[in-house]
Amino acid sequence: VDKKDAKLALAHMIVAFTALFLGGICGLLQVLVRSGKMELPAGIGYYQLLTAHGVLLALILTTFFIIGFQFAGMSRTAGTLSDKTRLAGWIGFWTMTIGTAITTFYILTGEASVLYTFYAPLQAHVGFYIGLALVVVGSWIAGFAMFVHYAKWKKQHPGQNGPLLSFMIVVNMALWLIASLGVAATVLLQFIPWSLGWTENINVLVSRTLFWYFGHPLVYFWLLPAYMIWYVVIPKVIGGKIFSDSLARMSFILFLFFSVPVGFHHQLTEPGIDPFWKYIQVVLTLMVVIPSLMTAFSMFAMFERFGRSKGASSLFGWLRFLPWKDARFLVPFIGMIAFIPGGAGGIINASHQLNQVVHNTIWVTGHFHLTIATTVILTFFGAAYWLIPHLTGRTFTNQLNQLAIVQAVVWSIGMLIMSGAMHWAGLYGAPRRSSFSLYGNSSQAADWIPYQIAQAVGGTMLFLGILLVLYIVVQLLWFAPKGDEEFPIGETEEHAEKTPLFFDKWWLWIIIVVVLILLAYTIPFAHMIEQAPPGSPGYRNLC
Ligand code: HAS
Repeated sequence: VDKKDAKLALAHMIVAFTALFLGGICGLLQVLVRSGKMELPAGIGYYQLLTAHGVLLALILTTFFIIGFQFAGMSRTAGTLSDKTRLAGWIGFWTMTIGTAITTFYILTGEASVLYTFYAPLQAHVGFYIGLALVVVGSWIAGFAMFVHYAKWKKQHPGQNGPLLSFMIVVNMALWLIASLGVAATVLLQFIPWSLGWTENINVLVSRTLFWYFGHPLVYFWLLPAYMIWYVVIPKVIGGKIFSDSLARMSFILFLFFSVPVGFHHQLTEPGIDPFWKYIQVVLTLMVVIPSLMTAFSMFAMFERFGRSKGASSLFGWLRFLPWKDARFLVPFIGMIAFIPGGAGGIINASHQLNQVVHNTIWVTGHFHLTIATTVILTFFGAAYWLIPHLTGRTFTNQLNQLAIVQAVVWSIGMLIMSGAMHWAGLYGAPRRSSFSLYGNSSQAADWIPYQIAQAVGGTMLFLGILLVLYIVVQLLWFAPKGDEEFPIGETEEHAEKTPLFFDKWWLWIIIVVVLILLAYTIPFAHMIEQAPPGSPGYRNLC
């Protein structure tokens, strides 16, 4: 990666890991409070912490890491960014950073304890929403810069498929752009006027629907960069080949189709949405599982073919040949394993009847700590171990590699305890998003306490894991020995079939996405606006 592009990517990484540190401290305090063994000092509110934790980790860490990684990936596979593209990248970076600072300020001053989903009728200071809007606008600028860069490559290479990693980046940014229109609409048209007092009420159902129109594809915006690393980087790290370039592209296009029109699976218990439309979106949710199953198949195939090429003959003998001592492989691999129960939990959540059991319980928190906080984050950590030294011109030494393996083990055990306890307690009805309470000495609530203590034990281990990863990242940024670290990009099998050219038919894909979104949302959305009871508190028609 060119030095100037490296600087841009590194700036994003630094904000991402700072967010990890601050968000991690909030996470530690939260689990301790919830165990009933600690009270927060200095008038800090539980929901203030929970908001900071969710915003800094789920929104800021992820967005900055992803955009930084993607700029580096574009530069590596589609060539050095032009001065204009890089400038757009910097404008996007500063817009997002200023937005982050404003939002964080209002959370820390206690004026925005509305959690990362900021559901109405919870209301924050207008600065919270403006800051978030700036983060979204900054990410759009970055996205457009990436589109322009890819289009330029295509122009210079007529009749060729865009490089796989760059293609995947374009899909992810297209997904993000389409999805974030929903959150931009609710923030600009509903929350900002309402928090400024320009409008008296807010249509809660519309705001939640626009949020989840964004909120579910958001999780795939997090997941797809992890899949980029699995599909493109891991084959090179283990010394194998990409199983199928076409399959990888196809799975990304399927994510583009199916990740947006599924937001109702977060609203299955909400009144005001006809069950028929919930049913349609549950079906579409099960469709979005397919590209993940394709990815699982592809990963198994890649690992097995590699092992067999080294001489493995028994059913699982190929496992022996994987580079278990290389953190660049092992850390994301643990992420893959976590996605087996994590994905199964997602399918449970999406099943309408089972959702009635788990919705708003701490099971859901367990689910997303397995998916985003293990599968995705461990893959990002594994990538940071080669990406940061590649960008800084340093090396990922043996010692750091060993520490990274210890980090992943600490993380896995901590998460197994914390997320396991969350899943279990959720099945006993323990609510999510609540501080410690004896609920008037209810015997059911008493049963949750041991699980809450287990969560505190697991959460403390996770905080230790954060300190370890931060130590490694600081070393890689400023102190590790100078050298050349590879940015690994896999190649396809020698005799692989040529990837068809139609994958770059972007207009067709966008039309299909728009049709699916209109199909899933138009009628129920029109109902929400029509049927909102105008006189009732908290409700107001949009128009
Ligand atoms: Fe989810 C709630 C459904 C995936 C994140 N999810 C959440 C929330 C978050 C989140 C943050 O339908 C909470 C939001 C909030 O605050 O309210 N989720 C799904 C479904 C999937 C899914 C169907 N979620 C994710 C991913 C996330 C994420 C990914 C983050 C990155 N989720 C839901 C639903 C809710 C929900 C409901 C709402 C619940 C409620 O009531 O509030 C699917 O995409 C999952 C498909 C995945 C698979 C797994 C494939 C396995 C692979 C690994 C292969 C392993 C290998 C290694 C190759 C089917 C790819 C093995 C090697 C060996 C040798 C063994």
